[in-house]
Amino acid sequence: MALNAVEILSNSSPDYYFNTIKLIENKKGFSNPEAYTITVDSLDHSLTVTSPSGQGLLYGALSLYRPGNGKNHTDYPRNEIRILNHWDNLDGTIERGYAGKSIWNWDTPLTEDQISLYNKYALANAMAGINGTVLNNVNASPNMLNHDKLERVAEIADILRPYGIKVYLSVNFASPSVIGGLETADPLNKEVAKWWKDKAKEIYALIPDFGGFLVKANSEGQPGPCDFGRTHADGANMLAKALKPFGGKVMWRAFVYSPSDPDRAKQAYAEFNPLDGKFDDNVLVQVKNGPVDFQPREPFSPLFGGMTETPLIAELQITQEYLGHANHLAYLAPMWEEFFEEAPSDNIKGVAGVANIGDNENLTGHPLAQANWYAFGRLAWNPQLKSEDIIEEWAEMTPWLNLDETQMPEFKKMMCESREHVVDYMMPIGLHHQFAWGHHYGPQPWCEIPGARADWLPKYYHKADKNGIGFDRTVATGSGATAQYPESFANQFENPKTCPEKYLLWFHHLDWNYKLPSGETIWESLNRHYDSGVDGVAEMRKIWQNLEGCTDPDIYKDIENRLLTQHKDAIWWRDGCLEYFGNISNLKPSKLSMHTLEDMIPVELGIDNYTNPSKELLDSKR
Ligand code: GCW
Repeated sequence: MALNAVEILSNSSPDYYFNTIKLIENKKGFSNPEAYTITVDSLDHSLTVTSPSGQGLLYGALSLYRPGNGKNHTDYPRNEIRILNHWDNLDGTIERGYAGKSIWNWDTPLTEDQISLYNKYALANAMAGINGTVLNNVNASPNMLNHDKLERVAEIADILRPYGIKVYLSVNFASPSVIGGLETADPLNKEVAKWWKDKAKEIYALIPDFGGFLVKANSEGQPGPCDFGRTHADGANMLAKALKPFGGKVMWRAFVYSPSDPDRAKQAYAEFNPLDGKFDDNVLVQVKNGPVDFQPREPFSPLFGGMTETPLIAELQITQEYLGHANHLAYLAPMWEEFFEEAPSDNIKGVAGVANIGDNENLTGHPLAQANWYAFGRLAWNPQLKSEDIIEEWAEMTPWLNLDETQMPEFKKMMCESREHVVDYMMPIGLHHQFAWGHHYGPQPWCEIPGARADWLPKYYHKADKNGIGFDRTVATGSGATAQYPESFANQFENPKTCPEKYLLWFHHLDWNYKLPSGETIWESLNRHYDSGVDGVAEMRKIWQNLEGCTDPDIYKDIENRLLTQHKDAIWWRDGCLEYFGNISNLKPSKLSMHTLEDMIPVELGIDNYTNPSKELLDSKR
């Protein structure tokens, strides 16, 4: 691999004072191909990075940008695959993208600006330890595999390669019939298998180190092997055989929820657990962190611990589909840290993150959402890192932030508490999926769409009535989802007395006046959390005011405005949920609401799934 760490380093040198920095490739003593060791000779101010590979040398060299790393140490990635998933479409839109249009140009010759942007993108990824990227949406256009598009993929791969980043593509399972002219896409059909083999050959002729395919099959209307009476394993293995001769991998998503069980949270496990051990060795099953869908808080998916014979990729969402899009400040590392702490991880071999990157000047919409991109990479590299350390690293390395010693703790506090505030003002104590239809911005616990799938509607999840609230997933009286977990977790989740409070209404339907160990009732606890979420955002605004001067005035103002929108949204969330649930239960919110249900219910933002609602739009609606 043509890595050039020296060149990258010499473009902008780290702060450390070293007369010489040596990079030595040496396989001896290393078992992980991407590991590196740094040794410092303090007498002559020289530093040596040693690694078995160019890739490791690059990581070692780039690690010098992180504060305090210019000392003797060794590091290595705990996961082999650390990959971004772009949900970018060929027409430039990004599904759940809130930072503008796609950075990938599929149609016209690449401009100098685009090439320079792709280089910066690659360097930012390498600095975070990311080593792969899936360029297109999992809702994949079959046209992605047309030759002209593959030539562009090859150009992009050439730019990313020096930074140690492999490209992968999402593929549409019906491609052989849609663009290949075959009558079927049945994975057991010989011509179909041959079509994929030929396609793989064509791809590898252009991109010798192509990473492989990511597949969303038989999910949300996407085609897949089940259309032909075959299993997910049949589909994945057929593709795996096409890629195998070239060293490619198949990342097969487990985000499926065909209504085979009345509880959506059980469906992926029900479909995939019986297939454990049936996949070829170059297949990884990619599982979202939670059993439903990237909610601000979910217990881990039972497929972690439930697929012991299959290598898994944990899929996280960096883009904030369910956490206020690019308007809300939500530093996501604490959420991912929680996942890595709780989920059985023996079979996790990779971590994927749905990218929050678009062509906005700052690439992520909310300037501080850059930290989520970085934190994703760092946790994929080492899931045991602490979110508060990662944010400090990021802040110290970020050229547009200048925090002095007194400001840093305040900044860290604001960032590290931000996600919990979002959980509090959106869906505390295990409530989930109370989002507005389609775009998922703002609350809609009242939502009704004639003819819609029940499990796309908030009422299916909150199940509130005059007596109580929550989804009963116990074996004793509910859907039995708790039984999908390893025994120790199953027992803990099954009993409302031992179930962690943060997951209470995820697993239990409880009376409004059910008493928590604190002595509070469910209703009181909900009120306290919603209020605390709103207060938390007010506090973040205050902290940000105190930090004025730590960044350029335009960026400061931009963040200040977004925090103001977040504050208004948090109030909207609290009022929407408490007024609605209060109306059902005949209980009064503890604080006076600023909005009435009559005001809130008719509001339609009128946005699609590709845009961040502007402050002006939101202000005009409330
Ligand atoms: O989170 C949901 C989103 C869809 C997405 C799907 C998935 C790409 O609402 O927009 O589709 O998950 O993960 O496949």
